[in-house]
Amino acid sequence: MRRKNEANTAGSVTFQRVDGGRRYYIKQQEVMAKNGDANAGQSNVLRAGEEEKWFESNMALCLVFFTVYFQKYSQLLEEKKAIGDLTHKELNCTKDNPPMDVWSCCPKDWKPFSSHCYYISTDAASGRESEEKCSRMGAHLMVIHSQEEQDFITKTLDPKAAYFIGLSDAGHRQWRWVDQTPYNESATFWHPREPNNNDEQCVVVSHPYSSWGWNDIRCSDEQKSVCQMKRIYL
Ligand SMILES: [Ca+2]
Repeated sequence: MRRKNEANTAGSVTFQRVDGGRRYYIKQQEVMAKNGDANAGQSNVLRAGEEEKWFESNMALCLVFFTVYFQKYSQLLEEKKAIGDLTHKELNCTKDNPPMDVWSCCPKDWKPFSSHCYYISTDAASGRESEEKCSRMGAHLMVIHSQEEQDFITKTLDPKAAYFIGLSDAGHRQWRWVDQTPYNESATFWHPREPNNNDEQCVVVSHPYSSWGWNDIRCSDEQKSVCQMKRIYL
């Protein structure tokens, strides 16, 4: 039977039922139907409870869905950013070991040497900004552990300029490489009488005399820089 906006009173609770019983405002089990229709009243109570449970379970499902969706979306954004860092550049690849079906790549405009790629930044910036620029490209300022590494890169640099490298003073002349590799005193290439100033906590490679070497300078000085990243293997 279709009953529209019929108000019933049972005990102290008034409820309303709307056409086909789709709208219920009943929450108390003790509510009874009018005119001896006890089962109808109980039925409405149960259906109201069921709707409430249905609503709660669906809300829980929605919450789980949106939580999972948000996590996946965040993960996708991270992956897209990581891939974007690579795919926004053209890669130059070689097969170093033909039996191994692996391509060894460096981004376009980066120079390959050993297991790394190097990028010469000709824009002058402070030491911190230079490191941040490298970091945005998935790299860090150049780390030099051998004469071969230094010779490889310096032969392409402008001898009239200076270039930040990834060496800095953490305080009290404690030199640290940006990639956390150990600072080996026996593999350093300081110019004569350098490092010479406790206030100079960043390092450039420069060619003021007859050869390339390192000089500590103030980190706020603006110089060119060299970035380094590991080769990409595909
Ligand atoms: Ca100096």
